[in-house]
Formats: sequence, structure tokens, C-alpha cells
Amino acid sequence: MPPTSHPRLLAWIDEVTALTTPDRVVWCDGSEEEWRELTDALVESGSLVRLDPQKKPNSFWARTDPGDVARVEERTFICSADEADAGPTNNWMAPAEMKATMTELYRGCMRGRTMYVVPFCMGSLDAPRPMFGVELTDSPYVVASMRIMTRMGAAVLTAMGDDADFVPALHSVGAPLEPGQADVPWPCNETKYISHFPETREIWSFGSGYGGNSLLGKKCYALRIASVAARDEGWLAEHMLIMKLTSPEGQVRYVAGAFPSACGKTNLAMLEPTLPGWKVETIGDDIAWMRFGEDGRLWATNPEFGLFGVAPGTDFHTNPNAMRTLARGNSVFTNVALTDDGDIWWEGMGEPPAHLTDWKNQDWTPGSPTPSSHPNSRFCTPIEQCPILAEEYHDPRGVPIDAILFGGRRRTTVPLVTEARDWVHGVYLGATLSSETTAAAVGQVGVVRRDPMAMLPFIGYHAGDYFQHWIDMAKGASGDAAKLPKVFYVNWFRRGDDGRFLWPGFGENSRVLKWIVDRLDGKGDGVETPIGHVPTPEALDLTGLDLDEADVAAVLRVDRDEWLAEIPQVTEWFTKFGDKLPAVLWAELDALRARLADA
Ligand code: SAT
Ligand code: MN
Repeated sequence: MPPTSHPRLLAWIDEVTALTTPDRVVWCDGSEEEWRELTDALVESGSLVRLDPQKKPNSFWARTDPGDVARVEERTFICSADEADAGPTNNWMAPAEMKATMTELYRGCMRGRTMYVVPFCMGSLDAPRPMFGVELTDSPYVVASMRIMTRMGAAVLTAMGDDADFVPALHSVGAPLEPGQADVPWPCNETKYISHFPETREIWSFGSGYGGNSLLGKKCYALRIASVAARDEGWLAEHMLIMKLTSPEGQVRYVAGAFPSACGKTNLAMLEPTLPGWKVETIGDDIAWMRFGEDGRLWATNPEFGLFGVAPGTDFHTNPNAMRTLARGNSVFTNVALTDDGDIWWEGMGEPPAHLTDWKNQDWTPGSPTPSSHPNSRFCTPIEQCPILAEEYHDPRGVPIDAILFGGRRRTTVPLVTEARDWVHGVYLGATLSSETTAAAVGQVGVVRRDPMAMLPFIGYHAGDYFQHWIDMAKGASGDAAKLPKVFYVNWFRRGDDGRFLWPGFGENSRVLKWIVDRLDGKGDGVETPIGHVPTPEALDLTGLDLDEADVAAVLRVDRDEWLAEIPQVTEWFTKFGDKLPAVLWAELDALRARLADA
């Protein structure tokens, strides 16, 4: 007997069962017992390796197929009824055509496997309108990961009752098993589709078991589908961390920050300030849903329940709070290296041990020519284990945002921090955000691309309409611009001519946060430059930091020629959006050009 009588849910499950023909259907309740059974079975089948409980209790090592390590943007589709609604930044296929194609792929695809029913909720179950979803998947790895990343199980089903709306999210690894056929540790299919149907709010995913392609509550629901709902309903679903920042005087500020995947959102969200007396607490590290409150301020919640962070580079120096979170166990590590004593290791953790088993299950020694861990290897861990989780994380109202940071990885041109002139200029900065590509998506790494609001792979509709939506958000502040968050553009990654990072980053970024808070308070010196307000070297609190004066000047420098060189790139970028590009953004570009000409 199914543990619900929700007619739409039951009808959909019947339909999918008939199509995919799993050997059995299991309803997930989210219990400890279920977790134990799932992970035991995954260990038994060789998909997971249990880590030493003394080192990482209740934690597991997973290795993907070497061809299934990241999001597949080329295989990600926004199947809006009208092609124009997907815009120039998304792949599109007509919904009927995509459904016909994928239906044939799904036919019999769960043969020999179990189909799990995973009811989940993005955000609090106590939210005024809880955001439900149900994922059907034939991957027990996905079930275990969904239990960490979302509020999942029986309580969700109960809260859904018989008639709650939900996002149906269908997932298959696309690897049916014939009778007697042995399974592989990471089943997947060379053909992959990550499809979204924005009008009907459905998600169909096939062929990949990797995080962003398979944990459908995350990017697919909480960003692509939610961004469409947000457009329709006047809110924002964004690729942003959320942090609580308390000054030595006890003043609290809430900051949201959009950075592309693998550009340091998790590190910033858990930052340990080097400036005495400052405190950071974490609310979210990847996704922010922001709605205007009755007070006219923009309030943000984190819809997730776990952290799915990039492993390499994470250690006690760069992100001590992530390390403390992981030490508490209950985590799944994917594509990192395994130590001989049953712990995990990755590049950036200091001196490597003499021997490891690498992410491809090969012997690895410090002399090996390739890294032990995939550059997009990930830890998946409960956010409630984060020792600096802010109590506001649990509040369904969220927190009122004081400042929004946009940032990317740029070796040149973009200074450490710039304050936008006003909201529309802030939207311009977000819309033209650029960053060097990372290993978080399949493709070339290190190429500068425009990544508007760090949402390029996640906007569920036409990006021109998305920019207009951002501009229109100002209306939500009841006409009082002072209530809008102030917008800043940051770049921790600027380098000198010799290739060195000019700024130490990590905990030292608290110095930049302090300047931002000073600016919110109407203090903090800035020079007005053609691109916005940039701190004077004296306005940055550099106490106790051994930095070359020349480096400080270089990291803050606004180089007219470098910025003039951006203009044709931005022009080309804006041209993509045709008449959907808000005219005020063209006006911003014209004004920037004029200011640069006068500079
Ligand atoms: O792989 S995920 O999409 O979940 C993480 C990311 O790329 O931001
Ligand atoms: Mn992300």
C-alpha cells in the first residue's frame, strides 16, 4: 500500500512504473533505518566504500564513471512551449519532441532495478507555501544524496496531503539490467538529457548519476524551475550563498553572493575572519530564494538541507568550518582519493600521504602524473553539522539582505571590490559578470565567459526577460530604493604580471566585507571610477596583513584600457538578447563608455 492517497502523485507513479518497468518500487521515508539499509546495500554492491568510522563516522567514498563527473550543459534543455522563451543562452527542444525522445529512452530503463519514490521539500516545511517535489529515481546513490541535500521522506508526504502541488522530477541512470547481468559500481548512459518543462514545472533527467544532473531538487528545481516561478510571482531564485556577518560592535548584516560554480561560494559562506572581533555565520552556500517582505526589504532563504561543495582546495587553512562539518561524518565523498587507513584525501590538504587510491581506483603516489582527486570532486554533507550555522537558517522567513555580491574568477581587469552606483548599475554588473570556466561543467577550463548573476547554466527562461525581472524587482521595495540591497562586484582572483594571486583571499576576505559594511553604514572611503566606487588603499583595513603596497594598488587598479577592451565584448553579449535586452542596460553600457572616454 502506498503511504499516500495523493491522486496526481499516484497516477504519475503508475505511469512511470509502466514505462520504465522497475523490478520494485520503494517509497522513501527518510528514516535512519532506511539510510542504513541503502548505504549497506551500496557498500555491498561496490558502489560505496565505508570510511573508517573513527575518522569519518557514517561516511562513504564514491567513484563515478570517469565520463560522468560534472554537469553537462550541452545536454541540458529548457523545453518551453515557445522556443523564444528559452532564449539564446539555453538549449531548446519542443516539449512534445523531447518527451517523445525521452519516453523511448525511459522505456524499460529501470528493468532489473528498484525505483525509489523520494518526496522532498525545498526550504522549510513550515514555509507559508512549502515547495514540494517528488523525485523518482533508480539510483540509490541519488536517494542517499537527496536525503542529505533536501528535507526528504515521510514528513514531506504527510505535509503534501492529498492535493499539494509538487514538481515531478524523473531520473534514471539509463542502465537497465538483464536477468543475471552484474551491475557496475556507477551505472550511467552515454546518452544524457537534463530536461526542464517550465510551463508544466516538470524535470526529466536521463543517463547521468552526477550531482547537478541527478539530485533534481538542486539546480533543476531550486534554480531552473524556481527561476520561472519566481519570474511569474515576483521573486528571485538565485545561485547565491547567504551569510550573516556580525561586526565587533555587534551590528548584524546579511550578505548574499553570486559566484559561478567552483569559484568559492562555500568558502566565503563559512569564512573565518582574520579581522579580530568579526563573526561570520552560514545560512547557505549555493542557492538563495529571495522575496520582498512587507517591510519592503528583500528576504532570503536557503532551500537546501546540505552542502555539495568542491573538495579540492578545501582544508583547515582555506575553509576550517567545512573541515569541521565533514569531521562530524554522515557524508558522501565523490571522486576524491581514499587513504590506506580509510579516510579521504584531496589536493590542497597539505602533504600527500605516500600512497592513495585515486578517484579512478588506481594506485596513486605523490609522483603520479595526475591529481588523486577529480577537480570537480565533491563532498555532500548535512548543513546542520556546520558549526557556524546561523540560527536564522531554520527561520522560514529568512533574513533581510543588506548587500549582494557578484563575483567571478578574473586574472585581470576586475578590481578586488567595486560598489555599484545604484540598483540598475548593480543589475548591469550582474548581467555582465564574467568568469573563467571551471571543472564544475564538462568542457574547457579557464576560458572567460559571461555568466550573468552566475546563473548562465541555471536561468530557466530567456535571459533578457531575466534581466528585466531583476530591474523590475526594484518596484518590490515599495518605491524606497534605500531598502534595496546595495550591490558590489568582487574578484578574489586577480593576478600580477608574474601570475601570482595579488590578494590572499579566504579569511582575509573579511577585510573586503568590512569595507562593504562600512559603505552600508555610509562610511568607508571610495574613489569614484568609471566602473563604480573602489576603495582607497587606506579604506581597506589591512592591519596585520603583510602585503606589498604595489600589490594592493594593483588589486584595486581600474585600468582604462582593460575596461575599454571589455566594451566590444559586452556589446556582443548584449546583442545576443535582441529587443529583450532592457534598454536601461544599453544605457548603462553607453554611460560606462562615456565615463571611460572622459577618464
Ligand atoms: O554539480 S552541481 O551543479 O550540483 C554544483 C555546481 O556546479 O554548482
Ligand atoms: Mn552551484
